[in-house]
Amino acid sequence: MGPVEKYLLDKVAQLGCIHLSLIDPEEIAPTKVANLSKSIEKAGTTAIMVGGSTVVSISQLDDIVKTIKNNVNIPVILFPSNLTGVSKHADAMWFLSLLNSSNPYFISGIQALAAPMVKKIGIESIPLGYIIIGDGSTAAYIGQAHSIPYDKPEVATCFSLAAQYLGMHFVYLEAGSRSKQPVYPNMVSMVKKNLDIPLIVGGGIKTKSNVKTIVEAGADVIVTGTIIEEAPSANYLADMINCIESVAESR
Ligand code: 1GP
Repeated sequence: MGPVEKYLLDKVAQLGCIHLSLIDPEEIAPTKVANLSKSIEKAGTTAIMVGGSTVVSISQLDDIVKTIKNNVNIPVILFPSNLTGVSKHADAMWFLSLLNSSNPYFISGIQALAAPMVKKIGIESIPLGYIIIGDGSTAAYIGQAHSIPYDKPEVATCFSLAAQYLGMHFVYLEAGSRSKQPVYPNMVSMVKKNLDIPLIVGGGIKTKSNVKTIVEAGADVIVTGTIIEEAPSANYLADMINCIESVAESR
């Protein structure tokens, strides 16, 4: 296990549930990255993920990762959706397979093409089973997901267990960025009850009320992207992270 994975697991053990921030290099103005990174670190996020469904420029990705690294002490973890999502400047990357894609390219094709580059740059890779819930998100469309309906927790549980038995270290239930609704709590709780590896939940999480129900249901990691850039107030993210930690403590 590499140092970033160990850091994440130690934080989950310490706090019960952690928050990760997602910065999409295609959505953020490069001039805003430095200040945003500092403010989300100050708010208490555990690490910063960088990625999006439509990363087109590797040099822009490199610049954004370098800017984040120059401004924070927490790890930067790549969250690639394609070959364009790899940068040697990050601390680690989620080596993810979109398990419920209908196209093998997203299950093992990209991974095979990316593997020699991952070896060459020597970046820590953390194996992740990535599972898309619900239709309509960019992630579902681009990844050609055979999406699991929100009200089918038993299907999400089958895929999550498959990830575990395939040797992946984390499972990510993804409703998609800006989705109208996050993954339902009953899906989170059924998956969590059956799984022995940490469970990440993201997509459409915008309020403390969203966070409360998902953490109560057993999530180990909460990812938010949109809200960190569009927070209605300065303390919004810090309040949300405090909520994650206090709900996790009372579980
Ligand atoms: C997308 O789950 C993440 O991969 C973040 O989604 O932008 O809706 O927070 P949001």
